[in-house]
Amino acid sequence: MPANLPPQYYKLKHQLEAAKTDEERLQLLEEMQRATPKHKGTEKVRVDLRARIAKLRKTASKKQTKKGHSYHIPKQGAGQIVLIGTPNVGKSQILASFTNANPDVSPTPYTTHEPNIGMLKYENIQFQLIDTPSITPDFIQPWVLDLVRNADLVLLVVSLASDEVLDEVEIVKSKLSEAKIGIQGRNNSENSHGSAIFTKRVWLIANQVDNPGGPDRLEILREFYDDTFEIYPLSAITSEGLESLQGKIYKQLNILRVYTKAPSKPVDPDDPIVLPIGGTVIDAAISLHKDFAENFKFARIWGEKWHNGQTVGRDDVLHDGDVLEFHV
Ligand SMILES: Nc1nc2c(ncn2[C@@H]2O[C@H](COP(=O)(O)OP(=O)(O)OP(=O)(O)O)[C@@H](O)[C@H]2O)c(=O)[nH]1
Ligand SMILES: [Mg+2]
Repeated sequence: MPANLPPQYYKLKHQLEAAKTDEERLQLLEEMQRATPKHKGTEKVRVDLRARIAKLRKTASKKQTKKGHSYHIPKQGAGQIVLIGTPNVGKSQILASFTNANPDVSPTPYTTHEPNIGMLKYENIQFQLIDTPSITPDFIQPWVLDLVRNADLVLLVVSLASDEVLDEVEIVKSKLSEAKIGIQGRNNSENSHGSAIFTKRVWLIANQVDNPGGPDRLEILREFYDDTFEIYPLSAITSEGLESLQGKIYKQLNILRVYTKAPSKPVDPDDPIVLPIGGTVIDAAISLHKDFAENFKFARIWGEKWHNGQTVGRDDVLHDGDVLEFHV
């Protein structure tokens, strides 16, 4: 079966040949992995990518233990989302208010020195949120850049309590650009950095919308950046804007939820399997248990796009909300 790889894959492959450090190679391979569609024709490519990534991660983690700093945070939940921004905008407060994590929050800037990780609930799934140390015009922790490169989505947090709100955007933009990370905003309009190795999906989070000056500053922010960024107002104190943001995140991550049941048993609606859009029956089996995948015979399926209880095979593509019953 032909692999039919997308142009993005070949672009990355080309960059990989020119890459000079293992760090760059690892990031490019991970991007290639994301760019590779999952079907039978790409199986060899995917196995090869996985092996090369595993090898590089091993050497990277050996180096890391020497340096004493780890930059790779294993992904958990339905997607990894990194919060970045200048001091005091409310990154840690967002984590403290909306997740199970308990980071230090304070009106003094530069409170955060290490990444804080928390899980943000959305309906029956969770997103992984990572809070990072603040970025200044002169400094960004190199490992924060690594987290950005590896994230599924980046939230650039700014504060509507501050008159410097436009500078808060510019400072982060220029730090990313120095690191050759292109920003994928609205209409890809920030995607024109000639030297960028990566482009990363970045949203503007206009936090502290509960501030009395919030609505006016939001208007100014929109005037300047509406063409470039998706802008989401939020308050980490009153939770205004949270629900809408969670829904947008779910859509952005290009994922779907399917459910499994045992024969003649009911479905557990609280325990979905999360897969990338395009995920197949066998992908669901793999994420359930390797035995299900190895001994798979067929599955029955229920869902809007199927006849009730219809038989499906390993390569059938799933839809959001489908219910599967594996037969092994
Ligand atoms: N009213 C209001 N206050 C907020 C909001 N978000 C954060 N704050 C306050 O703003 C201050 C700074 O918040 P932090 O979360 O510590 O800021 P940070 O971005 O993590 O900044 P660093 O100290 O550099 O790590 C704290 O006093 C928070 O309680 C918000 O949405 N509304
Ligand atoms: Mg903080």
